[in-house]
Amino acid sequence: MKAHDGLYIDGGWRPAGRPGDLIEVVNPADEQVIARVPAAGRDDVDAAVRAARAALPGWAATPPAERAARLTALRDALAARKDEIAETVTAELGSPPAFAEAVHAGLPIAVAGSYAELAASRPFEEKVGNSTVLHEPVGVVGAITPWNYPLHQIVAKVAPALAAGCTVVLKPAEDTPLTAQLFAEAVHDAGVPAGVFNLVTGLGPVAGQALAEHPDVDLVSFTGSTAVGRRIGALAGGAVKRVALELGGKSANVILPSADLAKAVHVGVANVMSNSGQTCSAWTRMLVHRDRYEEAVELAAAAAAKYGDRIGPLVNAKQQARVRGYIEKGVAEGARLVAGGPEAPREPGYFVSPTVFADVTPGMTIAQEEIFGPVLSILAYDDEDDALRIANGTVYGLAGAVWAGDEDEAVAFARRMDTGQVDINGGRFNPRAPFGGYKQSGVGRELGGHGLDEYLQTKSFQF
Ligand code: TXE
Repeated sequence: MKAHDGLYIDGGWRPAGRPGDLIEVVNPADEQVIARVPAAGRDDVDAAVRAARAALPGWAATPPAERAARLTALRDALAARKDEIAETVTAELGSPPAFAEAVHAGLPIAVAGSYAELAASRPFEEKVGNSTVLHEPVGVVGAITPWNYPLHQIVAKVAPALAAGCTVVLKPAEDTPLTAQLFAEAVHDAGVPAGVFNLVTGLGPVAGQALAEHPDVDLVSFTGSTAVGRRIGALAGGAVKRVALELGGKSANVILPSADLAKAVHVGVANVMSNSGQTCSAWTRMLVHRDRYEEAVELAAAAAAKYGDRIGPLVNAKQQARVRGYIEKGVAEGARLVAGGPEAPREPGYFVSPTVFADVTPGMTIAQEEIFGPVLSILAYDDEDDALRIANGTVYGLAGAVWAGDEDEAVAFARRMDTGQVDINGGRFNPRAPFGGYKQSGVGRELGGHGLDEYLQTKSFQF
């Protein structure tokens, strides 16, 4: 697979300080090494931050219309690489080709386009009574992204940061650096000035840590595990700098008695299995009224069993072992396995079978912790208050779904949910709607105008 042997710093590909330090990129579908990329050290991160700092005054002073033009060019440069992006995500994440093309490549192109429009339309200066309020860029952004939606996670941070007038150093996940390199190529082709965007591939505890604690980074935007998010939040708090954290989820899919049960179960299973369950907003807990519980379990088990070979692998051996461990724990704690199980369905590759548990109670580990694999837990509730207690009864609050016979009934329930996003009767993804968590799912919002505002700070003049 094509790979750059350098880091993209100050507008060009530069050798890393220790060129012998490499990360092996593995195709999780067959466990073959497909490429090697540099593992940046502290000095490399420092060079990237210096480039971003030097480029900041010029980019911050660039008229929003020109920043919008660069973002339009970035969207076009990504669109021109759509096939290559999809093939790369398939190779390094194991994503089935159709999903890679529609979601992994298609979605970030749409998000980049939305920020081209927002850069042009958002007022960066406004009158409030006798004051003028300026919305200025926060400064140098350190972006640390995960592997589950490799390009989307990058674009959801870098596009609003550039729209705001910030400069960026990106440290992508070590599992998916090739997609990040393609993104850097697109930024370059889009004519974004040198130093405005910089890419350091590297290991989390080395390059990620160096970026998170760098004194010259003004805002750290992180998506990943709760454990690392906590650490980054603590570092940012200690240094009194801005931070955005997008962490885990344990979203509830609440099927009210008036809903079309078959449709709700069908869409619910597809939601959990998509991307092999590696989606922070996945509806991993299905809540069904006790009267129709067995019917729902049968439908879900049948839907999961139909997947067969159509599901991709998990990203790496560690994640596969972790997910299998959760399935074993579910069995040990007394949940009823109705589809799938802990055995790997095939080898080589880090595959896990689409798995469904019935008789899950709210306190079980599989009903509380983020599994990040194709595993659905189905819980029974007695009435709406019981359903709400279960839905809100985890430390997370990222997303969720409500199904009912009419939208008003679903919305009334959704208003009571402690979560950042709710899909009503299936919903349709909106790349401009704010995305982010209540409670321990994170701090801040991505996408749309709210995502842009994360990268702005205000100044006011009084007249
Ligand atoms: O995450 P890590 P992992 C959750 C999901 C998954 C679990 C573990 O539950 O099973 O996290 O995944 C960088 N300083 N999510 O181990 O380690 C790392 O290099 C600075 C949910 O892959 O948090 C990568 O770029 N950075 C999630 C990024 O953090 C560090 C998506 C995420 O990796 C670092 C992914 C450090 N000390 C996992 N250590 C979501 N919310 O969508 C690691 N990193």
